[in-house]
Amino acid sequence: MITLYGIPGTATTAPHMVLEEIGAEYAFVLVERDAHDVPTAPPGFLALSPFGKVPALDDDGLVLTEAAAICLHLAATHPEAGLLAPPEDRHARATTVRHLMTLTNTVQPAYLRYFYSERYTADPAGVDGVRAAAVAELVELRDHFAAVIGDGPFLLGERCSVADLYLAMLASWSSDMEPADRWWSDPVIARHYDAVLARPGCRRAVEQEGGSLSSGA
Ligand SMILES: N[C@@H](CCC(=O)N[C@@H](CS)C(=O)NCC(=O)O)C(=O)O
Repeated sequence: MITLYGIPGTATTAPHMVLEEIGAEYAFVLVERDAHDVPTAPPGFLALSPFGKVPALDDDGLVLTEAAAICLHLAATHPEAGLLAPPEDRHARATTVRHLMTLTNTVQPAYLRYFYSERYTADPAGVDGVRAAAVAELVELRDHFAAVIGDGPFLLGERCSVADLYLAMLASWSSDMEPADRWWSDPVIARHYDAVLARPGCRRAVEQEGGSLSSGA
């Protein structure tokens, strides 16, 4: 039995897309939090996710946090879904992992500085500066990923991988930034999102979360 604990529109979305793509039977348990972001439900959630972050996965007693780790675990244990190339396809597999790592350890932290700017400075007057620097970094990273995709439509060309699902999730997080800073303002990234959302499993997951089904491009 697989259970995904999460909150729609957060780092939960990529694992949710992977679960739908691999055709797993799973339960989605909504995590509730108070005004200070402390989880209040389900009971015992902090035992699964010690820092109280979403998502968390329970795969038959194997408990995982970290959205990218959950995505890799699900993709690796369901090779038939084709979201992670087999080990013998060294280039595709290693490049998928490389992009996924950049997304989770460089792009995602920049988003955290954007969304939670006040956590990154002890000086209340510095909050706007933290946010502005995060946006500048996110724009550079958007340009990097647009260059990697090129004609695409995916990071590895014709082949869609778990890193594409992760990229689509992160691209959707910029929708309340200034129009020129949004990831979908780049036509390559917009086309990439629409290509990911054209996959029925990804679409179902985003639909269930009430997210955007199209970049609007
Ligand atoms: N590195 C973690 C980050 C998870 C994370 O920061 N999740 C956010 C939602 S996107 C969260 O739970 N935030 C609540 C908080 O930081 O208080 C992952 O990728 O799973």
